[in-house]
This record gives sequence, structure tokens and C-alpha cells, in this order.
Amino acid sequence: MSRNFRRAGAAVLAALTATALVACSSEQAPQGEGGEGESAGSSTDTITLGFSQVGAESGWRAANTKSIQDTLTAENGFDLKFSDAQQKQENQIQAIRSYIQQQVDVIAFSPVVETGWDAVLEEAKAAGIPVILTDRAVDSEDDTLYESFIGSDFVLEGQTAGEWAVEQYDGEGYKAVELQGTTGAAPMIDRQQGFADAIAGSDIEIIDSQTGNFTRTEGKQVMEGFLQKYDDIDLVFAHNDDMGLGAIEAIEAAGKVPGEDIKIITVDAVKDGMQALADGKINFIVECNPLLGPDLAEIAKKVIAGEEVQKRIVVEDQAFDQEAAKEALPDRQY
Ligand code: GZL
Repeated sequence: MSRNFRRAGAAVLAALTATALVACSSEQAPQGEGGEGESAGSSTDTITLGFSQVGAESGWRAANTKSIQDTLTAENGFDLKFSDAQQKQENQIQAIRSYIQQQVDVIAFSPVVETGWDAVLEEAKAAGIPVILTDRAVDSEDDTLYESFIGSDFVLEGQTAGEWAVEQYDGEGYKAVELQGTTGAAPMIDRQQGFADAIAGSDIEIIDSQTGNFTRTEGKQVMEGFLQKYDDIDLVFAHNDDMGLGAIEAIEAAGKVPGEDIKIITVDAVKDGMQALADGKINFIVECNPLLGPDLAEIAKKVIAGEEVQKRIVVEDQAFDQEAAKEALPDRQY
């Protein structure tokens, strides 16, 4: 499906519509030892929520953490227990087990990778503690292991990036390199797929791909390697702004002009990325909204109250070219 990207005189290019796929779960919170509909450790007024965060790897993650910590406050009815897994799945599993031991009312987390969660999620279910996924998905066959998944459509993000690239560069024989996110992470798998689907049939060719683990440092290192290996790179598709910013450093150190000699497309639209876009060093950014705190708070309260919740909540994203970034920058929250 191709989109006609308007010259962005207006603030943003085609907004990506949010579709809240309503597949209301009719389940109550899993039965805990406490009896009908109660979750272990529930109390009358404050919801104790254990959150396992991926890490602090990027500007997006910092904004996401801030949104969660700013929203799940005591005055908002929460006792938030927060842990940073430093991008290690074993640390997340350990944190979730600790929350089960503490008999929190709800567990929420952003799974660093898609696979390997069934065992610990079964333990939470057996303990009667409902689980909410934010940001990234798990690939479990059993969707009763979590109440709801709140996050962006990463395939659409990759598609939007690829469609813009085709719109702008098809017919010029562009050679592209891809800075991939963390291997096995839902945004890495889906953005890669979406971008590849969108450029199929064009003459844009991905000549190499490598993970930069969503970090600026590793993005720079991988780009340095690509620049030593190839002298004809026209385009970089980076799965997040931070790796794109690292690529800019490598491109400039190699005496080339980012955004001109080598075009750059990224995902996230955090402030540093939007500034580079406005400065002409990046050419297009697809947003991935990190402000998931309010949705998490709302869903957690509904789950504890035994109300129906949407199984999948797709967060609305936008997309920006250089002109749109200049317009949007003053009002950006992250
Ligand atoms: C996407 C999120 C990704 C961001 C990166 O929802 O999981 O992880 O795109 C972050 O910046 O590291």
C-alpha cells in the first residue's frame, strides 16, 4: 500500500492512525489463592505494581521510563516498584519472580526480546497476579498469560519508513545499510519486516544489516565498520534515533555529509533525533510514542477492578520530514 507523502508544509506527514483493536478479554484477573476475582496482595485503595523496564539504552527508553514513573504515583493510587534490567532477559525474569514473591497486585513489563517468557508468566498466573505488556510484545501462543499489550505498530513504522524511501529515492539505484535494534526484540523484527516489504519492487537494495542494540555507541561502531567495508552507501535505515545519531558521528568522521552524501531514516522522534532532522543530518523520522504511562495506569486500574480491557492497544504514531521537524520541535514533550 503506497502513501502519497505530502510536502510537509503542515506539521507532520501522514499520521499513522491508531486502531485500538478491541478484542475485549472477558476474563477476570486470574483467580489467586485469595478467592474469587481477587489478586494476591490486593488492597482497597493503592495498587502495588511491579514494573520491569528493558534498560536505559536510548532516549526513547528514558522518555518511556519518565512517563511511567510520572504517572504511577502515590497520588494517582499506585505504589510503583521499578527495576532496570540493563537489556538482559534474565534480569527481567528475576524481577518478575521477585514481584510474585512480594505478591504485588499487578506486574507490567516491556519484554527485551519476544521469546522465553511462558514459564515466568505461568508462575504469575498461578499466583493470581495479572500481567500487562507495554511497548514490546511476547510471542507466546497463550494470550491468557497477559491481560493487555499497549504499544506501537512496529511493522507499520518500518513500512512507513520504507514507503518514504521509495517515494524519495526509487530509480536511483540506492545502496542501503540497516542498523538493527536488539536481536530478537519485537521492534527489531517488525521494523525490519515492514521496511523490507515496503522497498520490495523498488531498486533500493539493502547491502548489509547489523545490530547496534538500539544504542548510540554501538550504532556508531557498526556504521564505522560499514564505511570501511563499502564506499558506495547511499542510505542508512536505523531502527532508532540513537543508532542514527551514532551513524552521523561515523559519517562525519569519514569526511562525508550526513543527510546529503548519505541519507538517513530513523524511528522514534526523540528530541535529539528531531534536532538532527531539523538540522538536515537526518532525512525522515517515524515516531514511536514512548508516553505509555497513562494507558498503563488506566488498564491496571481496570484489571484490578475486574473490568474488561482491550487485549491490544495500538499507540498512535506520526512521521516527520525536515520541514515538519522544524515546526514540531518547539512543542515536543520528549
Ligand atoms: C520501541 C522501543 C525501542 C525504541 C528504542 O517501542 O522498544 O526500544 O525504538 C528503544 O529507542 O531502545
